[in-house]
Amino acid sequence: MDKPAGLTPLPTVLVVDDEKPNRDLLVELLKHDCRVILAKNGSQALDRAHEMQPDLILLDVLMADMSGYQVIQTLKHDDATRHIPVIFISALDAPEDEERGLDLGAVDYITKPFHPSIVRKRVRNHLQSVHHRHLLENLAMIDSLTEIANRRRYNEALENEWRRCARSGSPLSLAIMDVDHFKAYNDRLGHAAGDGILRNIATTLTGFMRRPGDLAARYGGEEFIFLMPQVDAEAAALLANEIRSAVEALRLPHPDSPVSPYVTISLGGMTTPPTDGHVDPEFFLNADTALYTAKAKGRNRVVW
Ligand code: GH3
Ligand code: MG
Ligand code: MG
Ligand code: MG
Repeated sequence: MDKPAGLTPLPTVLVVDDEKPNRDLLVELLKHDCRVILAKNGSQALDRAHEMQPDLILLDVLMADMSGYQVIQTLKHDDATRHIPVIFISALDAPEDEERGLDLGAVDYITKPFHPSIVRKRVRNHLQSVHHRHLLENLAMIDSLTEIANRRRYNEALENEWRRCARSGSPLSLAIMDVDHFKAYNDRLGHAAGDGILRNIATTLTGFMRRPGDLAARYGGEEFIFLMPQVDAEAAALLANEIRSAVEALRLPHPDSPVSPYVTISLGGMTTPPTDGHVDPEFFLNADTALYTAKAKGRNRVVW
């Protein structure tokens, strides 16, 4: 069921235990604080963790098919699951068992029989840390002035989309854009007004993110990028021109621009069929060269 907009979704906790009474007890204990999903053995735990990406895993140690220690080792060796915090819940209560669990990367170790309210509070505390980590990770990817993706986020998306397009044999397109005569704008109307222009452009760009994988980002200063996976050169150049025209249509007065009475942008673009797993630096450089050509040809235009 979809959650109502505006509410933070409940965190998901994967409970792994081979004994049903233990699973039932933990579900009862946690169901008000989180969405609980279950696994009754090690291999099911690995599948669920992969597929559901829970926020936290409560992991039994003694299980028939595979020990909890083996499960955590596999989780920590997989890029898709290594970030998920694990709490052991085990009847093994010797200090060396606990030490082993923590050495293998668990964030906590609870011994059975456990005290229900303590388990509940420990889980709550760990979920708080997960929540804070997610907030920080998101903040690190957002440009503070325009509140759209920043260069770090763009770099990460480029790596991912490059690999995805290489696998599916699809084209990848990139537009780089730069505000025309922006120094003159700042000189005439002030830096604060200039900042407002950058925010307006960012909002306009965001409106063009219509397909999965599309990404608008502030690359730095007065430069933005728009990444378009699975879009060929012809379609990408058309979209770039729509962006150009949408910015001009904002009619943001630029009294000192020789190009237009309004703020305009120039765009350079590149389309490539990514082949192997590594981003080719030429991809960005070619788009940047096209941008330079757009500037040289008179600005307020797209060169692909
Ligand atoms: P061109 O058409 O060739 O791009 O000319 P330009 O004046 O835009 O180019 P130039 O590189 O000379 O100037 C870029 C200006 O962008 C200079 C700088 O003050 C301004 N700028 C960069 N980052 C920001 C910012 O965060 N806020 C504001 N207000 N201005 C910025
Ligand atoms: Mg067990
Ligand atoms: Mg510039
Ligand atoms: Mg400029």
